[in-house]
Parts: sequence; structure tokens; C-alpha cells
Amino acid sequence: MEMTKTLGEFIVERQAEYPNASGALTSIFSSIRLASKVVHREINKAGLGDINGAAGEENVQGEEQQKLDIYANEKFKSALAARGVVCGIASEEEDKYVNFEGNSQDGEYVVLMDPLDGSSNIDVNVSVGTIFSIYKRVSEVGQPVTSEDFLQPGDKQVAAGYVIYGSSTMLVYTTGNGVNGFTFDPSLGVFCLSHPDMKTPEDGKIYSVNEGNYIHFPEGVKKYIKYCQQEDAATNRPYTSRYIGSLVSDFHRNLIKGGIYFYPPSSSHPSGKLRLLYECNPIAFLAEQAGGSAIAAPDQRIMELKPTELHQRTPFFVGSNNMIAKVEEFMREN
Ligand code: AHM
Ligand code: MG
Repeated sequence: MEMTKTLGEFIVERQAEYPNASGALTSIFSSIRLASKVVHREINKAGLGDINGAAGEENVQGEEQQKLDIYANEKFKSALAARGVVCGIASEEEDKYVNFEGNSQDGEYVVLMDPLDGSSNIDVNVSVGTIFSIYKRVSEVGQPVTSEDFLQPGDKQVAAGYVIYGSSTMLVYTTGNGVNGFTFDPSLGVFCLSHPDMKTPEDGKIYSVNEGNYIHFPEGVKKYIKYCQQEDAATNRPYTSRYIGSLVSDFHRNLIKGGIYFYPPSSSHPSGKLRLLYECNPIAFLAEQAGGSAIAAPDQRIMELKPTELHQRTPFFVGSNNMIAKVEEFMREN
């Protein structure tokens, strides 16, 4: 069998290529890698034990927490706290940001995460994911973290990525030098480089949106959806509609094949549904690093938004450049 490079080897190699990259980042990736293996293991046997189903609690956003949401949150949190390089985290499943005490206080990085995204899909054996975003703290090293550490614009991200627990488990990440994807080999217990230097097509044929909300969408978005459905040989229309309802999975497919994912503002949810800090920013960073784009509105890059709240939501349009340009055009005109 030909051995491909493992995630661990790749990170060490990259560190040598970029001497300014801190060894702390390597350590953070080790934590994420470990926690994702534990979550992978649990998800793969989720139908067997009593890990499926609701936990009986709601998160701060009024959403019902699933047992696996809480499990994944705990695993990632403790893995990140263990190495003393992360001083605090914020998570979809935590009301407030969490300060890591003790020698973690000397850590220079904060991590924001959605430990288990797409949790409505857990009980029915459909792919879910973990999303993470890493920043350098702006507060003083040695002191407790502050909200400013977490409310940084996406452009300040040091690294971001996701784990997709799909038909195979993959970890995809960027440190601002392109995007690389690693597939987990469960028999060896390692992630192997399977998708080096991922680039998304300039154009795509797939549009991904919850069309059940159509009636509540702004006029420009409605017209764009109709545009996707019209027949036009020159532009390969009608496009194909694909919507899993797991952002990570929908994005991952579109990243590889070319496409657009959007969760627009609607009359019932004026800011959309997705969270800026731990869903949209990391996905936007990956999209741009793969040659695509991510916007909140026409001419409004996601990563330039200045966050004001930890769990703030934003409209989100992400994917192939030409498709994003087209939806922008429709939104501008309407
Ligand atoms: P979650 O973090 O509570 O799972 O919610 C985020 C998910 C995304 O993964 C997905 O794209 C979206 O919510 C689906 O929402 P909807 O069911 O409204 O289409
Ligand atoms: Mg989520």
C-alpha cells in the first residue's frame, strides 16, 4: 500500500515552510484532531447506544440541544484546554465565552467552534460536522480572556476548518495558505492527505438553499432562485438543487463540485439563521482560500463584518465566484 502523508506530518512540514508559524498552532491542531477522532467514534455507533436524541436542554439561542451536541462540545473543550496554548473558547453550545484557567492563561490563542453542526441530522444517520476558527488573542497574555478576543472580524482568523463526519470522516483546514483536506483512515487511526490544495470551480451547477422558506425571502433572492431553475443551454441551466441541511456537508460538496450555498435573510429571520463567528467566518475563510467567495449582502464580504455579539447571526451566501456575482446582481437590482 502506498503511504500518503498524515495530517501530523503535513503540519510539521508546513511549520518548517513558514518559520514564523507558532508551534502552538501545531498543538491546537493536535487537540482538534484528537477530539474529532473521539466524536467520529461516537457518531459511527450513534444508533447503538443511548447517545441519540435530545438532551432535554436548550442552548442560549433557544434551540434544543442534542446529546451529541453536548458530548462533542465537552470533548473539543477539554482537548483544547489540555495543552495550555488556548486561553479560552466560545461555542454554539456555551452561553458565554469560556476562560481557561491555570497555565492556559498564558496561551495566545482563542478558538471558536460549532462542535456539532447540523444536529437535526444526527438521529437519521445523515452527515454532520464540526466547524472551528482560531484567532490570536488581543487581550494581555496571562490575564483572563475578554469578549474582544472573540469579537474579531473574520479577516483576523489565523486558521479555520471543519471536520465532516460523512461516508468517510474528513478534516479540511486553512492557515491562509490554501486549503488541504485529510481523510480519516479508521483502521490506522490517522488522517491522511487526500485532497491537497483544494480549489473550487469558478462556476457551478448546484444551488443549495432551504426552499421551504421561499415565501419569506427578499425579492432579489426569489428571482435568483427562479434564474437557477430557468432553461438556458449557454449557462448550463437549470441548475441542480442539493440541500442536506448540514452546512458543512452542503459546503463541502459545493467546494469540490462548484456551487452556491445560501441562507438568506427572511421576513421571519431578518438576519438569517447561521452564526457569524463559528459558522460563517470559518467557512468564508476556507471558501476564499479555495478561490471562492462569501458575502452577507452585495459588496459585503463576510470576513469584513465587525462582530458585536458572540452568537450573532448573519445572512450567508458562499460558493463559486460567478454564482456569488450573479446572486449579488439580483440582490442589487431588487
Ligand atoms: P445547527 O448548528 O443548530 O445544527 O444549525 C445550523 C444548520 C446548518 O448546518 C444548516 O445549513 C442549517 O442549520 C439548516 O437550517 P434549516 O433547517 O433551517 O434549513
Ligand atoms: Mg451550527
